[in-house]
Formats: sequence, C-alpha cells, structure tokens
Amino acid sequence: MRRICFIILTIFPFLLIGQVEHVYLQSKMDATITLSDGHQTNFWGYGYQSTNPNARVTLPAPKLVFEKGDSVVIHFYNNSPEDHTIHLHGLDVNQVNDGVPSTSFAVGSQDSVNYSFRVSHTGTYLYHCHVLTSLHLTMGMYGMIVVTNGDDHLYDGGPKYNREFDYLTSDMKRAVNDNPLSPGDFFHIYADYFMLNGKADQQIFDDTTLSIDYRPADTMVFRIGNIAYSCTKWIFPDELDVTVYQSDGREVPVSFQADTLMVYPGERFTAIAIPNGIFQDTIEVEYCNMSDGSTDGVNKIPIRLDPAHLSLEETLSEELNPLKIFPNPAENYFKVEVQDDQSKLKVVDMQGRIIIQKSLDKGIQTIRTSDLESGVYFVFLNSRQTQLVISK
Ligand SMILES: [Cu+2]
Repeated sequence: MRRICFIILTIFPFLLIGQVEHVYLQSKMDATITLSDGHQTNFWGYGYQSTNPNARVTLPAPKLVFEKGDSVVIHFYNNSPEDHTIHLHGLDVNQVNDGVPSTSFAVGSQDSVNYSFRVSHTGTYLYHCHVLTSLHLTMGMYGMIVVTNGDDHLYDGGPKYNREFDYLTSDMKRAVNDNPLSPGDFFHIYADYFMLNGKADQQIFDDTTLSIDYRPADTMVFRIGNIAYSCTKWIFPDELDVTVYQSDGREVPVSFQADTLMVYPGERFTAIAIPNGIFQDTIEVEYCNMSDGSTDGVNKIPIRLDPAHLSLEETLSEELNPLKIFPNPAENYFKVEVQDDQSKLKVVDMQGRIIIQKSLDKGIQTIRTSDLESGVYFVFLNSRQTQLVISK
C-alpha cells in the first residue's frame, strides 16, 4: 500500500501538468565519423531507438526540443557493451533523474531505464553521458536540449523571433577517438579537433543547415551551447546586432549587446540577432585552451543574404533587361559588370534627377552610394537598365 501511494504521488503530477513527451534514445559505441581532413575515426553516441539493428547514432546526438511546461520521459536503451547515462545538464531535475552515476545510477549494457522530469524554464540546455566523463565526452556522447515558449517569443514577455539557429560546439582528442580502448591518461584531455554541430572547417560551409541565409527583416534566435573542453569565443560581424537574453536556462537580469561572446565549457546562451545592413560575412568561433588561453582552433559560420531573396530580385530584373548589380539592396556601394570601355553609367532617382553620372571602363566596377538616401533608384548602363534599392 505504501508503495502504491508512493507511485501515485510520483506519477500524478506528470498526469496533471502539461503535455507528456516521450523520447526513445539508445546509445551505441560502434560509429565512425569522417573528419574535415578526410580522416575517419570512432565515436560513441546517442540516437533514436529503431527496429532497424543498423540504426546509427549521431554526433552530436539528436537535438531534443520541448515546450515549457512539458513533462518528459526519456526512454533510454543502452545498446552497447559499456555503462552510460544521460545527464540532463542545466535542467531542473531531481537527483535520481540527473544521470550522474555516483548520485543516481549507471545504465549497464543492454539495460533500459526512464528519465522523467518537467521542463519548467525556456532556454538552451545540454545532455551528455556522465560515465568516465572526459573519455565519453571526447568520444561524442552529447547533444542539445531546447525548451521553447510554445510560441514565437523567447519566453513570456521576451522578444519575438522568426528564425532559429542552434549551435553546439564540441571538440575531441583525435588519438583517443582513434583508439578508445587505450585512451591513455584520459583525465587530461587536450583537444585537437574542433567542431560545430559535429562539423569542422569546410564541412560547415558545405552544410546548408549550418550557414545563415538571412532576409533583411529577420529576427533570429541563436542558441549556443558549449560541450567542448575548450572555451569558445564568438566574434559577430558589425552588421549583426546580437543581444543576449538568456544564460544557462535563465533570463539575464539585463539583456546586453555582444560583439563577442565567451562561452565556457558547459555554458549556454540564447541571443537575438538582427541584421543591420545587407552584407556577406562570417561568424568566427575561436576555441581557446582552458589551461593556457591559447587559440587552438577556429571555425567559421557563413552568413549572407538569402539567395532566394537575391534570385527573386534578379529574376524580376532579368525579365526587363539583363543588367545585373550586386548587392541589391545596397548600402554604401554596388558592383556592376561593364562590358565595354567608356560605358556611360547613370543613377537616377524616382523624380528623374541624375544623382550619379560616370564613364566606366570594362571590368567589374564599384559604384559608391554613401551619399544616397534610402529609396528606389534606376541604374542605366548605356542602353540597359535596372532598379536599385538603397537600404541604410
Ligand atoms: Cu557514456
């Protein structure tokens, strides 16, 4: 009877509060990953449970997305020969569901357990294995957890957004991943390979889910988590206004603008980014060694105007005539390809006044528009013409 009362008291709040979300994860230790230089190495990880025995685990693990107020049950099957856990990093869970083996329990080979908790705060969180943590982290057992407000606000009364970009930085010591059965002194991991959502270097440019194709009216949320041994320094371009609203799953007392943002191991930030011009650039992420502060690696996230936005402009322009200018909308300059020496270029405003008049030689020429006010203009190059939008 006492046991039944205990179960009712434990289970009942879950039935009452919010949606109950069930997630089915498994762990495996037989996966491989191709690094940015083509080298193939091993990783261990989490993936969704599947009836397919060849189902893969991923690096990072699947991103788990919940809504504030949800009750969550993670059904975890350890489909590997060693112990693992799921530590719910930063979430408000009780001790038995926290995945630290010494204070809750380890999950043995081929065992299944449930982790139950309620997500009470919006924000950016992590999960990772907490068995021999340094070894199991370099091997890849981590993922991100996002708790949304269930609408287009960051949190009740917080800013609205229309785009979301989630970035999890991590690293590995390649020699350990190459030979995890002889990890050596794995209490002293010195990472030498640095990742963003499991990708590095050119792989990031090749992955369209990582690059940022913005539209001028976008308000983007950046969710940034760091599960690396290194601290990371995020350097944002001038044309991006970045404001930090949440740190480690709580609203900061006063939101603050950030040109750069340091994210230490285990830290998470949620920020809003708004483009303040038309530009093409990168966000630079430096990986800094926690022992001596040296920069051991750099990854870059490309950011540019949505090509769909550009091609629409270009398509409209093409229908009228073949003159192309770039960028358009422009701020302080645009570029035009001139086919003949001594070509005549004119920029005319909506009232028909000639604002710029030049003779240009063959080649790609840059036309300064710093003196032009925001608005619509026409650009004539000899007999061809197109529309120019100045946006400042
Ligand atoms: Cu593990």
